[in-house]
Amino acid sequence: MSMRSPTMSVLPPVRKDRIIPQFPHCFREDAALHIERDFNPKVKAACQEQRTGTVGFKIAKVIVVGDLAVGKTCLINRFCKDAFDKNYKATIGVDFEMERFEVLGVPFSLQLWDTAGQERFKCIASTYYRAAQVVIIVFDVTDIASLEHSRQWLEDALRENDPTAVQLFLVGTKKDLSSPAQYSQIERDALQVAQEMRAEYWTLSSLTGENVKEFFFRVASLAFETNVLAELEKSGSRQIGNIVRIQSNSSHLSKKRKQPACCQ
Ligand SMILES: Nc1nc2c(ncn2[C@@H]2O[C@H](COP(=O)(O)OP(=O)(O)O)[C@@H](O)[C@H]2O)c(=O)[nH]1
Ligand SMILES: [Mg+2]
Repeated sequence: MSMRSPTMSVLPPVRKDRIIPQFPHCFREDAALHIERDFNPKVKAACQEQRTGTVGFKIAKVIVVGDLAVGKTCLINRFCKDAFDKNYKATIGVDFEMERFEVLGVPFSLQLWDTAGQERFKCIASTYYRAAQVVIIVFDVTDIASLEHSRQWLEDALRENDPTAVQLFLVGTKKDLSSPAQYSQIERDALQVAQEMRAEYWTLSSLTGENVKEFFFRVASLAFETNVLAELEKSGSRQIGNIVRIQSNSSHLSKKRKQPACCQ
């Protein structure tokens, strides 16, 4: 029996520039969530065989935090609207953008949360942080204080989340404003912070667009990979999706079902 997701028929196709056919590489290997050059082979196989379970219908919540004026809103707008410094929203409270991707042929969405400036008063509602899969901590590469504050932002974000389940990124913005000498100085500190936090480090410019798309492709791919692996683990040897494999020894199959992936 072959059934397609009902959502696929009502949603327009994913934009061409949101299709991720290959694994996006990290920015720096010394501060990366992992340094593999390709998707996890289990993930690739699962996508090829359409065994990704519910991942194709899932939305990963991504929150963006950091000091006021470091460039969080500009970063989101550069990626989502391909525009710089246009005032897209004058809303009060929290807001998010939905970005639909297609990773290895599977639909996958990011919900990118932006604040409406509450960081000025350090009074971000806990609902903003809650259930985030990805935390992006933003600092301004021309402002060392904003880097120093990144630890506090991390602490706040992790208070509402399972620290072991969150994927962390530390992102230096406004690269266009710093000279190579200035930049290399702050990068040294930023790499150290990233390593301590176990965050993946990136630097970019929302003004020029440098590294913005690469960065979000990386976020989407790592979030996707993690979700597929979790789905595969959850299902164990039970087949997910529509493909059922015939196993010669069914008692063996039922015994295997409860074992975590590490025992197989
Ligand atoms: N030169 C430059 N300016 C930027 C960049 N990103 C943001 N800005 C400026 O920094 C200011 C604050 O940006 P905004 O996105 O509102 O910061 P937020 O408070 O963190 O959301 C604005 O005046 C932007 O024009 C960038 O990449 N390069
Ligand atoms: Mg903002």
